Amino acid sequence: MSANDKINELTISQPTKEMLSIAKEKGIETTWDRLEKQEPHCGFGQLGICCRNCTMGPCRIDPFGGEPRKGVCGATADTIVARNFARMVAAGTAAHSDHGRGVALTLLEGAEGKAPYPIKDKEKLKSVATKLGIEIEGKSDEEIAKEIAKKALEDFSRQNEDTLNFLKAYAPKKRFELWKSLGVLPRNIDREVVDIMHRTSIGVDNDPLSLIVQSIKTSLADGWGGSLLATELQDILFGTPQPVKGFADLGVLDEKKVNIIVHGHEPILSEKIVEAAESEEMQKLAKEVGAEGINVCGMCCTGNELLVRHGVPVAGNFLQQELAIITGAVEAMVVDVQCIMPSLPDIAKCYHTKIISTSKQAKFPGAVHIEFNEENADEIAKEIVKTAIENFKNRKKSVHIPNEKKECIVGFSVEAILSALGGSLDALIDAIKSGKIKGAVGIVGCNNPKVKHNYAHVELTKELIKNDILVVQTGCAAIACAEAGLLSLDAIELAGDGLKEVCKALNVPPVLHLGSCVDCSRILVLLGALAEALGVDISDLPVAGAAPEWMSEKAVAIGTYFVASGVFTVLGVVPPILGSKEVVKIATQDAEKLVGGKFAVETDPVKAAKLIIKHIEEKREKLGI
Ligand code: CUV
Ligand code: SF4
Repeated sequence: MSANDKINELTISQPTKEMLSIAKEKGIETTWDRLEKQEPHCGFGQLGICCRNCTMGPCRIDPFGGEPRKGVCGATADTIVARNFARMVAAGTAAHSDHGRGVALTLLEGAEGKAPYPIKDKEKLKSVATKLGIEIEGKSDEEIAKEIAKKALEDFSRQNEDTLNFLKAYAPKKRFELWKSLGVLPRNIDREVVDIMHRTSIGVDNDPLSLIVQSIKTSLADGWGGSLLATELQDILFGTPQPVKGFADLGVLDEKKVNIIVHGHEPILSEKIVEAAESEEMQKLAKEVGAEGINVCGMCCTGNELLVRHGVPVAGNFLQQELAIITGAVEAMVVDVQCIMPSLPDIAKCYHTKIISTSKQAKFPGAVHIEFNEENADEIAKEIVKTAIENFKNRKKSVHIPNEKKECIVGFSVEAILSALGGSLDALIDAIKSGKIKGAVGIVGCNNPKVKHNYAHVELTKELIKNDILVVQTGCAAIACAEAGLLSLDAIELAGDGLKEVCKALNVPPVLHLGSCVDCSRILVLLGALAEALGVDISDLPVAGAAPEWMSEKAVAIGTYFVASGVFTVLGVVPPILGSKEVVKIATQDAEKLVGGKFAVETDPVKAAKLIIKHIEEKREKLGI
């Protein structure tokens, strides 16, 4: 295979191909090269049957039923796989929810006047307060915000057997009762994560079902707790997304301007960077160094946060982060937490690009560390932007920015969807009942170099909209489809006749971008509202979830809370559970009897679409529509 043929196999994105061939030419190692060096991957790890939870091991189980059948402590493959799965859910929940905690603390500090975070969306403030049962009459916005923040923080600290304030306020009744009867209502977010770490340590919980039940409980603490409160409180602080035009792909970088990429997950920092870059002082400084201005672009989920709220251009998704640096046009890549490749400082060494780490929790050898804190947010953001501007003069001549970017319409919060529908879900429900829209599918999650970049996201999405299924998206999936032009009004033409008619009438794309990974909670809220409006449970709805190119532990937490919320969820990358027949059976069959949702694994996006369409048709039939 020639080098170009090989690159064509790695991605469907033209700008990505372009940058990959430059990387090749210059001998710069990327994630794809490193994947190759890792292959073949260890079979024990892939099947989930290796355990490192104590020093009597590490232990491995023979996948073919021979010896060893047990770890030194006596743990079986079923125990080991279930324990490993639970730990992935715990890690994913921890990541989303720790982010949520940060937002709650920022809301509190802002309301107390200790940090420069005023309340942007007063309407949302009031609606969240009302949902949580907080009296708003006669109280100032700051008082209300404080009470909301405290309710959120209580969800991290409650020591009794009661459940989360946010889950109680947002989950549909039928689901709530089901979870209650199953004993999976989370007590507090931190506690469920700790519970998993405890019970998966040597010699505690050895029953795969019990371990999966705790995984479900923990994932609910993520979806209806940590992630949901992150979304809601971020909307209060930074505004609830409304439809807005944006651009996506590496072509959003601008050769004539100071390019700053904000990468990671938390808008608490990136919102301030955008503000600082827009200030007269910084604009002036940029002109002084000979740039035409400052171009702040996003990447991954912090990119999604800025894109859906302000239309800030997004330079790419997970697998494009290294390539952005290779354009030679990035003065600074500012990172906070999550999904930031440790390789970035190494690649940046070949260019003038400064990797600026900002979080106490995430330091990168080789990066410049400018630590962020909420109290001094404005000053620190300015310092970061200034550092980028000053670096403009160090840019080398050999800049190569691919000239492709795609227009997209994004920002479909639940509030925005409702207002596009004229204030209630009726129009959507009518369209579903009449069959113009057959159902809805949430496509979410990462990129993974084991999957052709963006291919599975885009193919699955195209298949579904062609079959009159509305698609809602978050995360890197949404960026993939933005780059493929599927988040534009032009994409309406790719939809089946029924969906086409509805999208045209509402003037919305057939694929709706809801936001970042924590905004998967918006999908839950939407599903809950649909179920209540129809008087059924979420598990009765003609809907499904998919993570076609997932890689992160966070995606395992998301997939699990989708399933636990009653949603059929298709994974495009095989999770490390095949070493246990028992766990596979629970995840792909028994879960349905318990919670109404289950997992399926299908690596081919066209076949995945078929599975989903069949599922949706079955659900429609059961509903009698
Ligand atoms: Ni949080 S978790 S690669 S950036 S979606 Fe993107 Fe989204 Fe996965 Fe990470
Ligand atoms: Fe081996 Fe058991 Fe220790 Fe795991 S917990 S490493 S299976 S002895």
